[in-house]
Amino acid sequence: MSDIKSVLEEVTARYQQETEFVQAVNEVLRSVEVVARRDPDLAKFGIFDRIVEPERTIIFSVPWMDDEGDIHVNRGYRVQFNGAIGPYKGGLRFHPSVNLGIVKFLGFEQIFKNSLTGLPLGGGKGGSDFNPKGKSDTEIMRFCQSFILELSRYIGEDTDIPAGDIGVGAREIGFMYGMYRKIRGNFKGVITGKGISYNGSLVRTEATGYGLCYFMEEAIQDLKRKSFEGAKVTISGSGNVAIYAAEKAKEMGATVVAMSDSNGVIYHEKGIDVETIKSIKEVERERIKHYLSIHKDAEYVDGSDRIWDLACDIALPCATQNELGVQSALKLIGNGCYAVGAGANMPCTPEAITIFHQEGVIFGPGKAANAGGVAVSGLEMTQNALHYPWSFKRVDATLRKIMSRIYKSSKTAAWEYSDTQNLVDGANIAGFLKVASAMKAQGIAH
Ligand code: NDP
Ligand code: 2IT
Repeated sequence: MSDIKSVLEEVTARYQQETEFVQAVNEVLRSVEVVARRDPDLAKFGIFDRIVEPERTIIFSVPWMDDEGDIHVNRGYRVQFNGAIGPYKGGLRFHPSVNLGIVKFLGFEQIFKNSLTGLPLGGGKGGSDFNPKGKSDTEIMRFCQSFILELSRYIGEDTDIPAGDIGVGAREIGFMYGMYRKIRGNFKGVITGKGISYNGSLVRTEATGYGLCYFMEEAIQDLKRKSFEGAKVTISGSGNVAIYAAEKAKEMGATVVAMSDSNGVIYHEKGIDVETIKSIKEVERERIKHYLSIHKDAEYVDGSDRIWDLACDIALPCATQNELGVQSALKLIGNGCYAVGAGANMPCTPEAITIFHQEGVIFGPGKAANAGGVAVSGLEMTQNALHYPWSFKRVDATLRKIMSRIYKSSKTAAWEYSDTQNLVDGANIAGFLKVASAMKAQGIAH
């Protein structure tokens, strides 16, 4: 039964190694301080103490054999963070940087993001410190099978429903789903992001990137009377989120001049050819530098953060957490950027976000702007439960409606609670209110 200040002190002291988690908790709890002042019951019911503690954390070993017959052991995680409004839902990340603090930060963000979608989805996240780069398909398959063999004990279509994230795309989901189906002996929609031939949803592949553009277009039109039409856009990353953000931005009339990967940045003044990026990243699994061998008039620079040195109207960070700091924010603003939309989870440092707000740059926070992915995952669950697939048009229209609702509820909450257009506070508050109300109604359960 503590107030926000003491919960923040406790989290900061107790989890000081988990820097990303502490950063995410700080942002959300500071935003909802105003809610706590208006409703003293929240502290009385221990909502703040309880919401920062995962309901369940599962850590397990993932042994697998490489093509040479050597054995490796990675660590697997699933954090079932908060199930007050629905079964745990969130992606799996396979990247060497994955540790408990990163999975907890992602799971914590997911609570509020999922709440914002308006769908009955609790928050969770998982992954492994496995590095998929340079591995053969058979190695990836053996790893995925070992991972899901253990995780299958803890998930289920009404319990916990994983999906993709960094390093987990269509190939990995397929391998995990196949083994899960074999273990369980039934055909349930326990993982989302499945292929269309085996009960996946149309638009799920595109959903996060498309949703990001729908959200930002509405924010830009509403707050600046501008649009993607005719805008110059830079997008960091070249994975699932970045590719489909680029595709939609282009469709909306923008020119996407730069994209990146963890090694460097490509700049193509006349506009990046998204089909080339798809083939390099989704089929060849090559580095983005390879783009130059196809488009001789493009340029390449080493260093992923160099993308923020480039002039643009709209910047969409779609790679990873804390990829955009103060220096990059200042560069962007100096070059005329007026809107930043987070396709990645927590891509901007708190200091960079403060600068955006001070300078009147529209900032769409990840838990609102990138919620399209999990929203369509929720629609995949609906279609699986109905045993009836929807058309591309229907899913896309529903996604668009959900993104619009998220924008409006974030803007309204910012206005009602802090008299500002601060979408970070707005999204945190709007997401928090539903979860807190469910926790209050359910008594001291978790
Ligand atoms: P992918 O694995 O498809 O792509 C990730 C991209 O980001 C790659 O270009 C990768 O470059 C780059 N990247 C990853 N880690 C780093 C790093 N440490 N430094 C620099 N670049 C990096 O992942 P997604 O597109 O799915 O995810 C991107 C972001 O979007 C993540 O923050 C994820 O949590 C978030 N997100 C994803 C959703 C989804 O539905 N997939 C939904 C909502 C948010 P390289 O190939 O060189 O590693
Ligand atoms: O961060 C995210 O929202 C995701 N990686 C997607 C989660 C999901 O369950 O679709």
